[in-house]
Amino acid sequence: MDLQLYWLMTKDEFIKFEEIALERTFIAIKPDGVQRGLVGEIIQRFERKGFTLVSLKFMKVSRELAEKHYDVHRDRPFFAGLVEFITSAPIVAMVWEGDGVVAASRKIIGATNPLAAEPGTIRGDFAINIGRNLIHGSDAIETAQREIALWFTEEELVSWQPHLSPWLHE
Ligand code: DAT
Ligand code: MG
Repeated sequence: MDLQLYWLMTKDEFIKFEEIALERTFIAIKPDGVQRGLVGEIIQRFERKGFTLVSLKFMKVSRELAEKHYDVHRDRPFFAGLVEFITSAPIVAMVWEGDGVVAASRKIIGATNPLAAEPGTIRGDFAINIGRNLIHGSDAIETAQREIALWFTEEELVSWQPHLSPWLHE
């Protein structure tokens, strides 16, 4: 958190801020999401839920970054195609913050295979193919920490306190 904000907060506010700002996740809108004009729709779902945007960038992904990001899938038959796809056109990389944001984001996103994803989820509403499933979300807190560090520098992560907080938390 930046120093200016720190000094402006009362002790109780700071404790509350720390309590609710613990968890972060890495979300990426893949090339298909960008090409299909779904950037606004997807971001809106995280905003409306009540999560806090911590960072966002629009970028072409290098092969090196794509391979590091999907390193756990290196030996899977779809790895080459996945890296090819993710590097083929721009993506939107984001960090979102909030209580339980990692698991909740996976629910907002839906199952990996869009045909199995529930209606109401992003993949359930907008996709039909596993190789064009629109969006990535970290699958666990440790994964999120690794992915955030891979995609963003410390300076790019913006700590701030939304004025909405008291209306979202008891
Ligand atoms: P998720 O993106 O839901 O975390 P994952 O980590 O298992 O899913 O796989 C990463 C991505 O790889 C996934 O979003 C789409 C692609 N993928 C996974 N399984 C696949 C398969 N059987 N065929 C083609 N692409 C696949
Ligand atoms: Mg995954």
